[in-house]
Formats: sequence, structure tokens, C-alpha cells
Amino acid sequence: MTHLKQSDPKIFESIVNEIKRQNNRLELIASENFVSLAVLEAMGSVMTNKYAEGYPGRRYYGGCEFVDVAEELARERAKKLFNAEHANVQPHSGTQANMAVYFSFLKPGDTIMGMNLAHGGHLSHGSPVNFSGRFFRVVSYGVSKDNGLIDMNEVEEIAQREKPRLIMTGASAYSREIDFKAFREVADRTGAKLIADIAHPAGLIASGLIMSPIPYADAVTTTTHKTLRGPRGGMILIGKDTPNDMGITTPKGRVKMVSEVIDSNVFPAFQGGPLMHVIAAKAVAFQEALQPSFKEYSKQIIKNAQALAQSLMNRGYEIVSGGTDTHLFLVDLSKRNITGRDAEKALEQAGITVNKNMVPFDQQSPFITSGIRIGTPALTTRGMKEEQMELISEMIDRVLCNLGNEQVYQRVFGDVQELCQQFPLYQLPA
Ligand code: DSN
Repeated sequence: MTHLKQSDPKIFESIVNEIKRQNNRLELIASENFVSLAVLEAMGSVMTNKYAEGYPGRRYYGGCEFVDVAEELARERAKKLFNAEHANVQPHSGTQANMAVYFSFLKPGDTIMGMNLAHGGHLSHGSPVNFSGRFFRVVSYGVSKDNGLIDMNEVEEIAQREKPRLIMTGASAYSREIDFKAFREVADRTGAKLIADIAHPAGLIASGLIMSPIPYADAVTTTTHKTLRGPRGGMILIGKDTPNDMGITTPKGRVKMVSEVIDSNVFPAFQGGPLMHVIAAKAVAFQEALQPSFKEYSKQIIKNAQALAQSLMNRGYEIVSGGTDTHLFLVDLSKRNITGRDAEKALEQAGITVNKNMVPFDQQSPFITSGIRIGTPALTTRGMKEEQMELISEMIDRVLCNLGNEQVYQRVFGDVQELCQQFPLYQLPA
């Protein structure tokens, strides 16, 4: 068989360039990380060749005995990692996981309540441009204007008034620990199901550093590639399985457990064949996350995020909610008259990768924005610590104080490369 370098030099070159980009730039996108060679190896394996519709032991194809081993290991390790009774590791993404869960508890037209996208929520929590906003009636909660925090009194007030059938908690740009217990209490008082989407902080939760929703939520969804540092994909967890209350039964009339309803929504309802190479890689990542070193890694992610946020505040930057309990934070640039779009572009030219992000009560459109989102999972994987966060804060400040000055961008890029070389990442292929 011919290697990629010979068979498709253009794609080979694009991959080599992407390796160089990841090696030589500072990756501060909060939802990205660098997987281990073991995870990469599993993802690039022959398991991609196998069709395995169904679940371990109950497939629609022959020859599944080895992919069954991989999926079973992924499920068992996920359950151990999160202390859950049930895990479905087949969702291709977090949004697919959310879709399967919504339809396990709701009928089209039912009301869902999720966090406002402009306040840190996610498209799949009810945005009108997403399936969630098209199939369901959506009501939103947000953060308080005073302190940038979720106001549980407001959450309850909206839930009492709107009586959602399901409350979705979790966010993609909220830096504070979410009180899942308080959300459970609101859900109980208002007759709603509670779903927690922990795509962002999953690794921190698995490490026991912030509150887990597993004891409180009817189902938990996540991605596997952010703080959890696995392959790109999704997963659904159930803390305690119970009979479903939608009246869904087996052909013989037995009331299905929620786990069975969710499994049959992932496949056959919303997905086809599972990505077995990705599931094998999820199993590898979960095993890595079960090691004591992963907890140390997660602690350092938070220390780095806090150090970087504090250093930027010391330089006069406004951080939404005044800091972070997690791996990310939002810098509000509105008082500096810089848009998120311009900041993202300038930083990119200097080798620092962030994403523009709306800040709560933003006056700018989602394409312009008034803020940037910064996260530390990827740089922490490289081994960077508080000392490097101080250097990075200085570099960010130098760029943002010199917008439009290409010479400054070039000088910062040089400093970025020097720093990156001290924390090597991936080797280039021969
Ligand atoms: N795109 C992810 C993020 O950046 O947070 C959410 O899906």
C-alpha cells in the first residue's frame, strides 16, 4: 500500500502544515486540545473500515467481535470516569448527543429552556438557526448584568412562568462553576426534566474539581475532545437509570428504561453506523483520564486560566464575571473600543489563536462581537504553567495595544515561536 505522502501529496502537505501550525502557535481556543499519540493511533486505525450498526453484542453486521471490545471498553471506562450507570459513546458530536436526548424526553413543539447563546449558551440549546430552535418552543435564561453570573432566582422565575418540559444547563462561554443541584431543585419545583451539557468542563468534572451533574440531571451530554482531551465526538451519560415516563414501550409492552430510549434515539433514530475508530480512541482517552496524572493536568488547566485572567486584569482588561473557576474566560473589549473580530485577527497574525465571542449584553453582532474567549486546556497539555501565562498575557497586551502595527505582530510572533519551541508537541512525519 502507498503512503499518503506519495498517493496524495497535497493532502499530506496540508496535514504537515497543520502540524506546524499547532506546534508553533499558541492555541488558546477554549474548546480545543492536543490528543496523545495513542489517541491519534486509535483514530487512524483500521477500525474506520468496520460497519457496526447497533450496540455491542447486538449488531446488524457480522465480524464485529473486535469493535465490540473497543466499544465495551469505552462504555465501561466512561461510566467509571463519571460514576454513571449508563454511557452511550456513539454520538458523532455534542449536538448529536443533545438531539438524541431532547427527543428522549420531548415531543416537537414542547418547551425547552436553555442558556441564551449571547450569554454563553450553545447553538443546540435552543438557537433559532439550530434544530433545537426549530423543533421546540424555546425560552432562555442568561446572566445577570451586575456580575455576569447565572441568577438562579431569574432561572426559577422564568421556569415558573413558562413551565418548560426540559431545562438544559451547561454553556460554551461561561467561566463559572454551574450549580447543578440548584438547577435540579428548580426543575423539580417546575416539573421539568434536567439535562446537563458538560461539553466544555467534562475533564474538570471527571477530575472531581468542579460539581458533577451526574447525581442531579436526568441525562448528561458531552463532547470528548475539549477538556476531556479525546477524539472529536460526543457521549451521553445517565447517573441513575429509570423507566421512561413518555409511555415508550418495547414491542412486548415493557416500559423502556430511559437508557434504552436514548440508545434507540442515537441509533437507529438519528445516526447510522458508529465511527468505530473514534470510539476506540474515546476508550483510549478515557483510560488516560482515569490516571492520577490527568487530575494534576486538570488542576493546572484551572490554575493557568486563573493566572492568565488575573494577569490580563492587572493590565486593565475586563474579564466577564471578574475571573474563572474553570478552563476559560471571556475578555470584554467593549470599553477599549476594540471588536472581538479585530482582536482575533490581530492575535492570529501574531501567532496567538483565540476566537471572537459575544459578551453578555453585547451591542455588536455575532460576526463582530465585543469580546474574545480564552481557554487553557491546550497550552496546559504542552506543559505550560503560570509563568508562561504571564508571558502570554504580556504578548496579548502588546498586540491589542498596537492594533494595525504589523511590526509588533511580527515581533510577538517571534516570541510566540520561541516559547512554543520550549514546549514541543508533535513530530513531523518523515
Ligand atoms: N464549537 C464549540 C466551542 O467552541 O465551544 C461548541 O460547540
